[in-house]
Amino acid sequence: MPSEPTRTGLSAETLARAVLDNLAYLQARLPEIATPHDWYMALSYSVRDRLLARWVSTVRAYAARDVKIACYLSAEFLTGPQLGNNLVNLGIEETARQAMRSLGQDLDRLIALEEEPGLGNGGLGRLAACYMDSLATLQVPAVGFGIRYEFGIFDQEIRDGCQVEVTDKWLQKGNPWEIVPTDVSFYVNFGGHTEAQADVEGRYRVRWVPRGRVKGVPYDTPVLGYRVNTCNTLRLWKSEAVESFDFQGFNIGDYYGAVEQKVISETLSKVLYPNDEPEVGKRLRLAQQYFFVSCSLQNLLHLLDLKGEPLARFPDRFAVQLNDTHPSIAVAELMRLLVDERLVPWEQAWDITQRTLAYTNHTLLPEALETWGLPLFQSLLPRPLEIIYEINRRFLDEVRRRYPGDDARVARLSLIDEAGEKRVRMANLATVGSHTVNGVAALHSTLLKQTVLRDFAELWPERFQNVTNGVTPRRFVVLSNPQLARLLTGAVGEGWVTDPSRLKGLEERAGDASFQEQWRRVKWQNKDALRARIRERTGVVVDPDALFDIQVKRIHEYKRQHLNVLHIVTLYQRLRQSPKLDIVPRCFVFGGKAAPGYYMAKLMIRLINGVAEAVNNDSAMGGRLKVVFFPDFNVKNAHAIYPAADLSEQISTAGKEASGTGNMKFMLNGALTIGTLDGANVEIREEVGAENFFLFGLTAEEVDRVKREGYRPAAYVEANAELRQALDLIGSGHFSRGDREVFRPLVENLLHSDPFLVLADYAGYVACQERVSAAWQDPKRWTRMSILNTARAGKFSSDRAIREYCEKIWGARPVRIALD
Ligand code: F58
Repeated sequence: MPSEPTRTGLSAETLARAVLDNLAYLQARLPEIATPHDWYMALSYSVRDRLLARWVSTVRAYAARDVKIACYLSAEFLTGPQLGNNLVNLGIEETARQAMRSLGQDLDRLIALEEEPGLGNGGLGRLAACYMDSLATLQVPAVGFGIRYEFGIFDQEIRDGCQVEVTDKWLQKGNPWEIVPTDVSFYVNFGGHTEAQADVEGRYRVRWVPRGRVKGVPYDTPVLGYRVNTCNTLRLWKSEAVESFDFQGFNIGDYYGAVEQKVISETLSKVLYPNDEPEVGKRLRLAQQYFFVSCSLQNLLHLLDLKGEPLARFPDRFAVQLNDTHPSIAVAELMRLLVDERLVPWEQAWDITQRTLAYTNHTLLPEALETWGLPLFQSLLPRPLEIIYEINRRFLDEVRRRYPGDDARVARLSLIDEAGEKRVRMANLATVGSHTVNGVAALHSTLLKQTVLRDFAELWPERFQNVTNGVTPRRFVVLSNPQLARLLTGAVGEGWVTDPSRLKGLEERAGDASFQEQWRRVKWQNKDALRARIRERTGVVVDPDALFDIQVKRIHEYKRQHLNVLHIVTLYQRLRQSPKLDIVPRCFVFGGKAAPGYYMAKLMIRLINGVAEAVNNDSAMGGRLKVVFFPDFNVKNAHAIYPAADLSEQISTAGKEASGTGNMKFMLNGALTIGTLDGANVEIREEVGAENFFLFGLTAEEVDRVKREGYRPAAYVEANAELRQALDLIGSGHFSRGDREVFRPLVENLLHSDPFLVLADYAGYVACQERVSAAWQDPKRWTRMSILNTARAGKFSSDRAIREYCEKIWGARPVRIALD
């Protein structure tokens, strides 16, 4: 029998041969002296070879004329480790395990070595990665465009209970997944001034004379779909200095000036901003946004040229989705490229732009809406700013025609905020330049139309849509919870991986004693595995028989980790007062990073750790309460956490969490949710049934009303002795080794301001937790609810979300890829 080709064959023997080949010829190592990292690299290159075979066929198919490509523009892609996921999608996990075993290597150990690309802050970046997986799995032609940050989100360490940020060095040991096409690069202007003139035909033309130019070089990562040949591209731009500029400087003797220019250019893609709210006035951040947007749009125009199609076809070939406002400068940049560089008349360019772009909003928090001061904008992007003025002039003319005399409305809709220091409003720019605007959960989309984009919704109601977020069941079940995956496949067949509505088939087994037993065993083993990691990472010993009550997400006041803490302190107090009290043993796990400059969030981390120290070491607890802060919550750690959860904490102030996606990952893995009517929680509850969801708290409307009527947090303390005692205990220094000052700002903030209504929701939350405990005490009931959660999680697959984007927004269709 002729042997399989070494680079593409899928048998264990061939894969082992490929690994040895790559070990020798890419790592230059003999097996006897190869380190685990060498083996990881050799295996990854072998897997990449198998992706590339599919990638080449995919790229070729997309070059055909009539294909429409979905382009996801995002400043963040939080992909997580690649090796395991690629093995799952190729369908060769077991083969690879066998191949590596034959070489004396343990696959799981190699997978664990991979440094994840932390090129995102949280939900928004992770959503982009889930969508890339679904696009490929659904065989939709797609490309993701972003930035190849040299340093991603910082690694979090905990020292003396405090967060310490450590530089992320994901590229240090090389990245076997990326490919650099050396024949493609684009140039991006910055600074300088513009010159208007008439061209030979008397047309008004503007020339941008920049102060500097930066070169954008693409780094491509293949994104393979699940068990299909479609292999899409994640194209991340790295900035480089423009060589000719250096030489120019050198020639006129300004050597240091030239070097400085080089340093500035290369700084652009250096580091991801680690904030989960935009930081005001960061010039480099605006430069990053413009840089990757300009490179990406130039790239698309170039592709259109290669297809030999006219510019008018641009919207038929590309649907460009703006992931929040970070890429919204695309509105001005596409206009600039068309009008200035391709000489397209303004009206036609505007038509192309609007028909191409669509905008997803991810937040209602007014402080999180991006704006840029005019002086900064003007000095960095003089020509795009002129274009924004022109867009605004034409737009406001239209508004004035529609609403004569309504100056207040004109001021609210304007792309420029003129109150105080003048600023460009990026959400307004994105909305005006897009054919569709969507929110990320039903409630959020409704509130979006009533609040931040209200005037736009009145103007163009047809432009507004909802697409509820989703998460990929490949990474978040098949890869990270293989035992559950096996149980699900045994029960409903393997079709659930791409059609999770099949999980409904579990419903009939939800009460079945033997199925329940298997279900509990899987959960217990996942909890035991997390127990081991917790011990290794924190030294805390927890009991897998306890209720694992987990809150993992960015640390933020609106997400209310401190409400969770108040409940823990309440239980702690009760046990200290009555050590014999019969309570459900719980293990509380927290994880998440705080923005480095967000004082209150960092204090919340300290509080969690302070409470953990006191509770875990108090013999009166008898091990019944354990509190863990799991350091460095990232995609890799998430793989071990979601599968081990019994209870998912989704307790944001109603109206503040746009959607949440962690809530969906927990649900898929059989956790029950305790939550407010916020974001996608509303839909999770609808799907699973109110009787299988622990609901508490004020609604978004009630939150609004309480605030309007004058919220007085102290009133809630006066009315609730346990709440008062909990706050007193925190203030007394009990959780800060006697230091009464440490948590004072946090307690004072709750007592006197409490912008996120923690105290107003406290009593309801504690009462709801009692209902949780009661349910836990009946294992049959709990297990049934757990099974039903997984069974009814199908809606929250990112495949469903991507189908909706394709139908409602992009008009993109699957293209089947045959292997060449
Ligand atoms: C998140 N936003 C939302 N922003 O908070 C969450 O409700 C939603 O599920 C998720 O998007 C996906 O739609 C979010 O993660 C960021 O991290 C930005 C990073 C850059 C600065 C501004 C915030």
